[in-house]
This record gives sequence, structure tokens and C-alpha cells, in this order.
Amino acid sequence: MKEINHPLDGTEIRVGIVASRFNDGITQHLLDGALKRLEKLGVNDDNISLVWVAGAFEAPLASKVLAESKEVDTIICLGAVIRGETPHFDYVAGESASGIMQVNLNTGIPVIFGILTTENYAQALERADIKSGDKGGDCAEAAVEMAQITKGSF
Ligand code: INI
Repeated sequence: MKEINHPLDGTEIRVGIVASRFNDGITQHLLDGALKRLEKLGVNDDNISLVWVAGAFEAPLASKVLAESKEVDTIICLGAVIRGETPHFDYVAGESASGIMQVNLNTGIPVIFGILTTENYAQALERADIKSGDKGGDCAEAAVEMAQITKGSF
């Protein structure tokens, strides 16, 4: 048996990151965790492209542009939609998730859903902080793992 995408090896992988300014205190933790893990996995800093968007709602289109540029092998979307702060939580979170899935399947470039959807700010912080949930780090790992599949030879 040969394992196609393990061990994880980011040395040849180009990563796009889409980061949401809305709840940027949370996004910054996610970004710190993602960048730290990418470095650990061998991703070269010159192979990381970061774009900022207003909020999670804008993440799908930004991801599509990055994916179609052919300049990245995988994309990580980072942000937080917090239920307590908005009556349109379900619209923003739902459209963001389904838009990101569409980009995955329509472009064949893996787009990782690192948009937290939580009841309150404290929950988001717990999941994002590098010392507790480190969701950004997990997303970085998923991105490299998926890119190794889509770039893999079978
Ligand atoms: N965007 C978020 O990323 N998180 C939120 O919690 C949020 N709330 O609460 O509304 C949010 N709204 C902005 C949205 O993503 C768009 O940027 C905005 O509607 C402009 O299109």
C-alpha cells in the first residue's frame, strides 16, 4: 500500500489565505495559528499569499479569484460568524459555507473552511487561540493534506 498524502509535506505547496476583517481579533488568532503550522509543515513563506476581505460573506468570491489565478494549490478561509452579534447569522454563515464548498467543487482547488460559527465571542476565542483550540493550525494541516491529494500522482 502507498499512502498518497502522508506524511504531510508543505515544501512544494503554494497557499492562499483569505482572512475576514469582521471579528478581526478572532481572525488574527486563526491567522497566527495557521502561519505557525504552515511553517512547521515546511511551507515557504514566499509561497503564501494573504488577502483580506470585509467578512465571511466575501470569502467565497475571494477564494474563487485566488483558485482561478492558478497561483495557489490550496486556500484557507479564516473568520468568525458569531450568533449573538447578528440577526442574520444564519444567512452569513450559511452562504459563506455553501459558497466555499462551491469553489472547492467547481475549481478543484481545496478551500478549507476556517470560518468559526459560534454562539458568542468567548467560544470563538477559545477555538481560535493557538494555546487552546488552534483551529487555524488545524486548517493549515487540512490545506496541506488536501493539496497533496489534488497534486498527487496516483
Ligand atoms: N461577517 C463576519 O465575518 N462575521 C459576522 O459575525 C458578521 N456579522 O455578524 O454580521 C459578518 N457580517 C458581515 C458580512 O460578512 C459581510 O461582510 C457584509 O454583509 C457585507 O457584504
